[in-house]
Amino acid sequence: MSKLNELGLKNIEVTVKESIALVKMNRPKALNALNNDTLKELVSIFDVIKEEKGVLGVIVTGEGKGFVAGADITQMQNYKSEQGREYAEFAQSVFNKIENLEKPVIAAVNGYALGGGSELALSCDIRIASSNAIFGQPEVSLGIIPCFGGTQRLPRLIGSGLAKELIYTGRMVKAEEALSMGYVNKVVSPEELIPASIEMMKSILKNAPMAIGYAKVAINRGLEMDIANGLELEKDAAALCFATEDKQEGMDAFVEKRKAEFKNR
Ligand code: DAK
Repeated sequence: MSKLNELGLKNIEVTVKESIALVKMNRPKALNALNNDTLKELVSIFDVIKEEKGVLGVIVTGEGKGFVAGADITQMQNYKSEQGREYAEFAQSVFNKIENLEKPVIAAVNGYALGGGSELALSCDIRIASSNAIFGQPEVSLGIIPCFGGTQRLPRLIGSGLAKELIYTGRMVKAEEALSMGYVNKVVSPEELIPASIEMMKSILKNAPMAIGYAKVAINRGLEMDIANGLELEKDAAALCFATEDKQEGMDAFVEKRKAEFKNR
């Protein structure tokens, strides 16, 4: 926890409990819109979490009535093409870092998840929405397109037809509709959002952490490949699992009819 405490965060709050880091976007006066400083804070946080042995899973949420209401429009109002490209490149690298973290990440979406906010949720492994969450990619209404990964991750998640509908119209969808599209895994009441996210994370973390990490790599990278190469990757990842102490512990515990005690080794 110490390194996370040393980051001097202003727009995001991080607390760690029982190996779960709760990353709370905390600029509620702007509905947690992503400005440059906030994106830089996300980089620092996820760099530390990657190395931090005391953190096995991450939950990302927002303070107030927004999860994240998108990129900070005021900051980008006067950007021209070159700055726009650089900014998109930076933001994409931030969300790639979240997607590539070899630990499970749940987005606990508490309110508006628009534009970059939806894309932040899309870079997480699993999305749990509060019943008052609202999703959307309204970029075309601003004369741009989703460029923090939205044109790529949304169609991969919900299919190109629905993604095109949402991206072309900019229409906002409530949690229940998002659930029906497969945009989110589950909808719960606002009070249940964090407890339900923690409960799901705990049900993940009772398993071998390295196996979860390898499964994440196999799924994420496999989605970019044809099935034959994906199966090769799966084989390699499985072989790496067989080299871990936790594989031995998991199988020994099963045979000995006891609960496995995984050590993340
Ligand atoms: N940026 C900056 N401030 C924002 C904001 C945003 N995205 N969203 C909300 N705020 C601010 C509001 O301006 C307001 O500030 P004050 O007026 O109080 O100072 C405060 O948050 C509260 O918002 P509202 O008063 O508007 O609250 P409401 O409940 O009435 O409405 C809303 C909530 C979420 C429907 C509304 O705030 C809204 O429509 N917000 C904008 C949603 C949006 O369009 N987000 C951006 C999506 S596009 C790039 C350039 C841009 C992008 C990407 C790349 N490059 C340069 C490469 C854009 C990406 C996006 O995310």
